[in-house]
Amino acid sequence: RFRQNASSKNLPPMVPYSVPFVGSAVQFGLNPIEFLENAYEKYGPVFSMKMMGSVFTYVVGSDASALFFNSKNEDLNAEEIYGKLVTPVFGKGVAYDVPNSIFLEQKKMFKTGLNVSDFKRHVPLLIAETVKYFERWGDEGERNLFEAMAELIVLTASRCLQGEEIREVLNEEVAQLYSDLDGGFSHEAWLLPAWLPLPSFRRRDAAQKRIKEIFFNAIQKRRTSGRHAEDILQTLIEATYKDGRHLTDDEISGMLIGLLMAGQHTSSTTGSWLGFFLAKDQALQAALVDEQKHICGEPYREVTFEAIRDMSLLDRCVKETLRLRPPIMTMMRMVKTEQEVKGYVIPPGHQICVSPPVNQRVKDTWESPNTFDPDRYLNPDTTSDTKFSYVPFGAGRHRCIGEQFAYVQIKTIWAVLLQKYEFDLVDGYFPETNFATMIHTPKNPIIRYKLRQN
Ligand code: HEM
Ligand code: LAN
Repeated sequence: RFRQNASSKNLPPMVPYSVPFVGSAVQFGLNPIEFLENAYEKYGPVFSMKMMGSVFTYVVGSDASALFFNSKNEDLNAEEIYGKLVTPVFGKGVAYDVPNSIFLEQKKMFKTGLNVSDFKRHVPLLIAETVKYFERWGDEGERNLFEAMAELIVLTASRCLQGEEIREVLNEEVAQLYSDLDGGFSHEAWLLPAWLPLPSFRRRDAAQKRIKEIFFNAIQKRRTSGRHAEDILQTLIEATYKDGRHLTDDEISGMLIGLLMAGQHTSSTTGSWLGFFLAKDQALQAALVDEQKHICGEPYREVTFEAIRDMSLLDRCVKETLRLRPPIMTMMRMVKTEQEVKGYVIPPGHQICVSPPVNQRVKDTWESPNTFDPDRYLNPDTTSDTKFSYVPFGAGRHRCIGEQFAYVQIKTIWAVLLQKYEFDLVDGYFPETNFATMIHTPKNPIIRYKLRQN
């Protein structure tokens, strides 16, 4: 007779599953984007799924996603979910190991070290590293583009974001340490208990210890040299929290690891996918070469920050790559207080998620969503209905601070490459997506290239 209060509060529809505990994990793992798109078709913009004992509730499309991006960290909490994965990689005292108000101060410190005058300094460094790296490719051939981007971007990100002292000691040992460290961003680390003695966990922990020693030395070197460089290392050494406290060497080292990890996977996958989109479309490649000639002259003058900024077609190609292949396929928060969206209630304990690749292909917002079309941004839709339809860098209080650096880095590398080589797919093969890694990488990413003749 008496209606329970709960009956007026509907939980989101649950995607059915047959294996208890595991839930939809296997199906999701095979192709998460397709899985989410199908669920969206079937259940609409809010739905839940079960995986490994947890409930994940996705909010899809700009309207429903607004709940996620406008939320306070006390209501939808990031560190509770990301901390387990990220803190063993960066170490304590930074990012998701500290209260969000402190992390916000740390983000602000980075921001002061990443402005236009820094980018002007970065461009020649990026060019030098890129030119040098690709000497080994010779005049023509077929090579693994993703491997090259990953190796190059460790060097460029280190040089630009970590400073000279650290770039100088970046030898094979350190590259191996980075690789062990980022082996920490894995599905095992995500899903399994942290105390398990897995080899990848041990390698990660050992690498963190050793890297920090190397960074302590570099920081010490900078402190005692009296050298006053204008770079992020200097910014971090001089920075203070609101209460006047300086960062400890341990915090600086953790942030330097964080900067590298942030710039590494995201930019190397984006740079590689961009290469394949260009290799696939010769007309687009030709238009990009025209843009290079138009901006840099014939023969090419040295590429400056201003020139990079003016390469608007290249800019839109990066933007379109980030729409179709955003490196971060899911952002997550732990629901701490009951939330309401689109008539549903999301209770505490659910993990609420937004998926950039899904929002960025929603049919009612995006025309021909699966076509790579950089010109779609020429007449931008500026209505608030689509505010969260394009979110490769997130939005709100957790938004990325590295967007501009990432654009400068990827555009500079590709300006150099477009000036040097002509690219083609190998026998028409456009890489499939490897969904097994947390940041989706291209499968068998071999590209064909030869010196550009004109
Ligand atoms: C946050 C993407 C490059 C530093 C984020 C988030 C996304 C993202 C989606 C939001 C995560 C969330 O809300 O859960 C990307 C992409 C990049 C990129 C696609 C390149 C193509 C960088 C670079 C840096 C950086 C180069 C540093 C120089 C950060 C930081 C945050 C962040 C500090 C804040 C996390 C938080 O507040 O919780 N990034 N990122 N990112 N990113 Fe990036
Ligand atoms: C990452 C890398 C992993 C990534 C996935 C798990 C793939 C994603 O599904 C959720 C978001 C997450 C955890 C993510 C969030 C932001 C991170 C941690 C990063 C992009 C790597 C580096 C970045 C971090 C905030 C950079 C700043 C570091 C400091 C120490 C201040």
